[in-house]
Amino acid sequence: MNAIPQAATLTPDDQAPVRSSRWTVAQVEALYQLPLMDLIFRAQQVHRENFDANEIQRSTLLSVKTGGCSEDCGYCSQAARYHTETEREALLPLDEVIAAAQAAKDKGASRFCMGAAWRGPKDKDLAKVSEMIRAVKGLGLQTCVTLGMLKDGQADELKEAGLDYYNHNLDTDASFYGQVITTHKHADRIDTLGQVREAGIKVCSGGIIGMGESRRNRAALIVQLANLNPPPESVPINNLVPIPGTPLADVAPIDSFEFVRTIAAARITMPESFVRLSAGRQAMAEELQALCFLAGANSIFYGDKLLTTGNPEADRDEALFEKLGLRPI
Ligand code: SAM
Ligand code: DTB
Ligand code: SF4
Repeated sequence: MNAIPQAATLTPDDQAPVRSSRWTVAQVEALYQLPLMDLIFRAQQVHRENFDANEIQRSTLLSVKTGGCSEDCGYCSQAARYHTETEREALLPLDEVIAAAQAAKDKGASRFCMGAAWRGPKDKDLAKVSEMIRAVKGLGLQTCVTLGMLKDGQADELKEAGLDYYNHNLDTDASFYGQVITTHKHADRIDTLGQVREAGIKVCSGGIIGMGESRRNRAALIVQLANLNPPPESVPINNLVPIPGTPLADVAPIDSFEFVRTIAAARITMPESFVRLSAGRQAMAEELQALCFLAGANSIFYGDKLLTTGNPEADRDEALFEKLGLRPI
């Protein structure tokens, strides 16, 4: 079995100790190759060293600006260039956002995440999103937005508005990225994550599994996330939701155990991060979801819609949590 790096290093800036184990693709591939029972056991051990294994965090999503996006992400229903069922809509009015956030809070969500189908926000849009953040924060919810790539100064404006998390996924391995997206680069995503960190906002970054990538690509994505210094506080692992009309509409679904292995690899390499079992849950049996929780997932998207596609209804999730003895935090 490969040795797992455990070194705690000092950051050059403030000399504060930061856990920054450097992982290699070979090490993460070796994790993937473990017998499933050994891999899950190891992930569960890491999980229990860092979290209460019966607690789960819940974030509710709202698409505040849907469709019409300039980018060509091959999985996305919101790219203007693909003929999907998603129609272009204007930015939602503030009162609608507040009502949705209040409803999410009443249902028990702890974080409210607002998504916009932009390459990146224009300054006038950012001012409106900042108002939304202030209002949602005022309801006592943690705030998260996902708005695409940020320009200089925009992350500071979001921080000023009270933003807790910025979601910006690496999505896939740098070497596979160009097969899925050509209108921006993996390096652009890393750059935005740097701006978010620098502004003092927590990072939410993960990826999509099941886009036709190899196991090596999956291991490399996990390494690219885990080696961010520090790693993202929140790591969404999405299973591709195939969208008719997009280039990835007909990709063969990934084997469920390979998805579970990916969750376990994320848990082991990012021990202190919340790993979110994200898109794709609607197509998963309860038993598979439970296996993902056992492999170290401790967060979900909660509420009957993701951005444009469905998610299990809140009441069904409540019932599942009850059966599994999971406590929401
Ligand atoms: N436009 C912004 C961006 O790209 O960062 C924010 C919204 S974008 C829809 C947020 C994330 O949703 C993507 O990075 C991707 O990981 C995920 N996503 C989008 N469509 C998906 C799909 N069909 N299946 C799984 N995940 C998806
Ligand atoms: C993330 O990693 N997954 C969420 C959130 N961050 C923004 C989005 C999933 C979108 C699934 C497809 C859709 O509903 O359009
Ligand atoms: Fe646009 Fe984001 Fe969809 Fe890419 S993932 S097409 S950037 S909304």
